[in-house]
Amino acid sequence: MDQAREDWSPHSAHWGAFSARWNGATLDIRPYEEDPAPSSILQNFTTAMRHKARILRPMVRKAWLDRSARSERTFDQKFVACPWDEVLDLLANELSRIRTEYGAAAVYGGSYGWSSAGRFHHAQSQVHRFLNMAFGGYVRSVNSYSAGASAVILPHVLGGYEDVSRRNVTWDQVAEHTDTVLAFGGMALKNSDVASGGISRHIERDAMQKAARRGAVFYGIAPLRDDLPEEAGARWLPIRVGTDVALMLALAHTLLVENLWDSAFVARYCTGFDIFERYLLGRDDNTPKDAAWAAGITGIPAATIVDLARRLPRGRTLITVSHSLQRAQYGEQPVWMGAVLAAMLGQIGLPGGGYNYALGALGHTGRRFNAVPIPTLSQGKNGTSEFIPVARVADMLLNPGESFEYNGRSMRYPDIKLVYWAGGNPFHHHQDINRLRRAFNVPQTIVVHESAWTPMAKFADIVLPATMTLERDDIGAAGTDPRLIAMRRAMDPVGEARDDFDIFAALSRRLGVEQAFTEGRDTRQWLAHLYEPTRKALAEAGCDAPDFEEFWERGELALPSAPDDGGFLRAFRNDPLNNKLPTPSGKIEIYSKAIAGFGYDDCPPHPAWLPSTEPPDARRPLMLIANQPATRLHSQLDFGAYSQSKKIAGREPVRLNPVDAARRGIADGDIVRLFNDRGACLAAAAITDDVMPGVVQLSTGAWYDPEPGAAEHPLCVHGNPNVLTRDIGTSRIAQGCCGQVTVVECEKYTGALPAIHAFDPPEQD
Ligand SMILES: Nc1nc2c(c(=O)[nH]1)N[C@H]1C(S)=C(S)[C@@H](COP(=O)(O)OP(=O)(O)OC[C@H]3O[C@@H](n4cnc5c(=O)[nH]c(N)nc54)[C@H](O)[C@@H]3O)O[C@H]1N2
Ligand SMILES: Nc1nc2c(c(=O)[nH]1)N[C@H]1C(S)=C(S)[C@@H](COP(=O)(O)OP(=O)(O)OC[C@H]3O[C@@H](n4cnc5c(=O)[nH]c(N)nc54)[C@H](O)[C@@H]3O)O[C@H]1N2
Ligand SMILES: [Mo]
Repeated sequence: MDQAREDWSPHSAHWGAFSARWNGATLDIRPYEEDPAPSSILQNFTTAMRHKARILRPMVRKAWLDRSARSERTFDQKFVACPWDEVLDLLANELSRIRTEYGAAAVYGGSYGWSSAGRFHHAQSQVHRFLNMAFGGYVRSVNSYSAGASAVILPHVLGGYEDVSRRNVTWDQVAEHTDTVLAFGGMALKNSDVASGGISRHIERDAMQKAARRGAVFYGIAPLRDDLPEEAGARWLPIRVGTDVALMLALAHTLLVENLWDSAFVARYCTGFDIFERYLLGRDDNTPKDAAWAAGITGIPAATIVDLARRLPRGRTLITVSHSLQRAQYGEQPVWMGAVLAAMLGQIGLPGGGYNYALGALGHTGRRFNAVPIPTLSQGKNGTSEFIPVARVADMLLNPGESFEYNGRSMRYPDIKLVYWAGGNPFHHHQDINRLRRAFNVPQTIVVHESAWTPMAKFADIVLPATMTLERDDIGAAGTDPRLIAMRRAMDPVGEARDDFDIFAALSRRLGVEQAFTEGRDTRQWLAHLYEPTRKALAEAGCDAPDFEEFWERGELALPSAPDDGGFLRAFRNDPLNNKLPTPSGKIEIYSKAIAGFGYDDCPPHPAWLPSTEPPDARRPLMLIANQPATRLHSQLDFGAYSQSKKIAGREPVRLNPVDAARRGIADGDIVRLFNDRGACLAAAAITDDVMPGVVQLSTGAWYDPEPGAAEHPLCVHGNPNVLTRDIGTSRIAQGCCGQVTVVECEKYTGALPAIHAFDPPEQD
């Protein structure tokens, strides 16, 4: 065991800035003192550093080593420990072989995942840089699991994605100006706990409270009551999952027929309303999209819809659409329709009004950007042009050479022989895990750097132990956070773990490209180098700009913020001729000629109601919400103290309504089996009125833990909802993931309870 330490080390995680001190057995954590609402997720660190789930030394799958007897990868095969020098030689040879035999387009290096907060040891950047410098490139991925559909549709409609989400309405504006917030999918505080790169102040709770005290009304349009915080004094409007577009259309219909819409705004700033209007009024399909029509689809009474519509033009109204709505089949539609509804209200670009996609989904939104750049590691140039939309990874591995559509292009899947992953966990983030297992059995070799025995590590052939953030020095920073944090190492690395950078440097040496990869710098020199552009910009702006050593000594540095100017939507509103939107028409596209040209029936040229092709039915009557967990970031530190404290008998809680529980004879705390045609998992019932009837909620992030044995659809005994979710693209335009919702049935589990092995290392030979 490491010696206890006396000093507190400043540090940072995606879920907050803090200080840490190793007490000899656990880590003491002190949240950042300027943070008004620190996240409890910090407590996951306390017991995590020396947990049995940590990977202690390089390990190689035995069946992969005996390649003559190559068998299917499974989760119960043995691993062989391998000294660093040997494993690095082995891997360098394997990389050279693949490059010689197949070329760089046979390597999938998309390596999606959140990694850790430090900007230098950011595993995804490190692996991309390595593959570019040492390998001539790799097949990459575009977009994200977060915003797969919106990142593609919003540029067609408003001419941008990040600007609509992050450089738009701020929490200060909401606190001061907004009268009504229509939050589709809510704005839960647990979600804004987190911001990639770190967050020094959690401001959302206080901003919502301030607005509510001023009289602002927040409508939480969501299947869960707690999708909006108590502090917002929210009115909960439970809606049938996946039907938001119908509600939005009915609100738009009421505004139109009662002449409550801003026709002057639409005429001046938008294009294509006339075609959309025909659809809204049902001119061609004899179906007016009115409140009575929507009531039948959404479960919200027609009178409630009409009343809500009448309220919207009174005062300052803000429409938000969460990421969750678009992580579903046809997820493009609610994102587009939210913008159209806001356009009809004519408040886009006004302080605290209009449309802010995904406000509150993360701690990056509703803030001012920094006026100076933050440190970023250059990833070099990719010599391969091939890519996939990120959530099509299993399709790619299973169907090499097959064609697919993406955003108006016909493309082909490459033929992947080697997969290299660092900083992500596909067995957490990808849908239909049983299908993913088949897909990950296609490549010849899978390489993973991990700090813990995640299911992805257990499914790899070569597993290299990476340090955890607190075991190394780094710089924490986000473009929307006003603090740069010196992330000082708080303890020694566990076992033989090495930094991702050191692993790639050693591999680069073997591949003869060490200088290109390291540029002759060690970690300390890199940190100073990456800090320099920030220091220079601070000095030029006349701000406090200490040299690196002094910054490191102080532990943090204040960064100036850019003005709260409403971003490009405000500029467009103020002068639409000189500040055109970067869309083909220069205006808000209610109808898109470009999309019409694609000819996709799964993404028509104006927003439309497209019901899911897998609705609930008698066999699978419940809608499962697989949302983000409150107790951790995704799957990270699921073995940590806070995440574990909220499990029930070690299993992930599934929340369900008393009506649905009673109908199935399920009592609070019972272990239940959730299942559909794709798979099944166990979870522990938590019965509550906060979930609407017909819905069950199982957060993501419990580590996949298949029952041993060779079954094709093994039971996950721990509660990972991705054994149930559907692995299809949102539509041909964006090919985003559909992980948020799926149909299931739920029953009391009466079999003998299988033990949980999620956090056990694999067997060693
Ligand atoms: N069903 C369903 N599925 C979903 C979602 C959903 O709502 N429903 N949400 C989706 C979304 S929005 C996202 S963003 C994804 C998230 O998916 P991921 O980003 O893949 O999830 P994480 O658990 O954050 O994975 C990060 C991994 O990096 C490892 N790691 C951390 N630091 C380091 C390091 O320094 N070096 C190395 N080598 N490894 C490190 C961690 O141990 C962890 O295993 O999940 C998606 N999946
Ligand atoms: N604590 C914590 N916070 C996180 C993360 C985490 O892992 N942990 N992950 C972060 C990341 S990477 C991302 S991308 C964001 C994601 O942000 P979101 O995708 O917005 O977050 P979720 O929690 O998945 O979903 C929010 C809510 O949407 C509701 N919802 C689901 N389907 C529907 C629907 O059809 N209609 C309506 N009206 N509501 C629906 C659900 O009740 C759900 O609780 O969260 C971020 N914040
Ligand atoms: Mo995400």
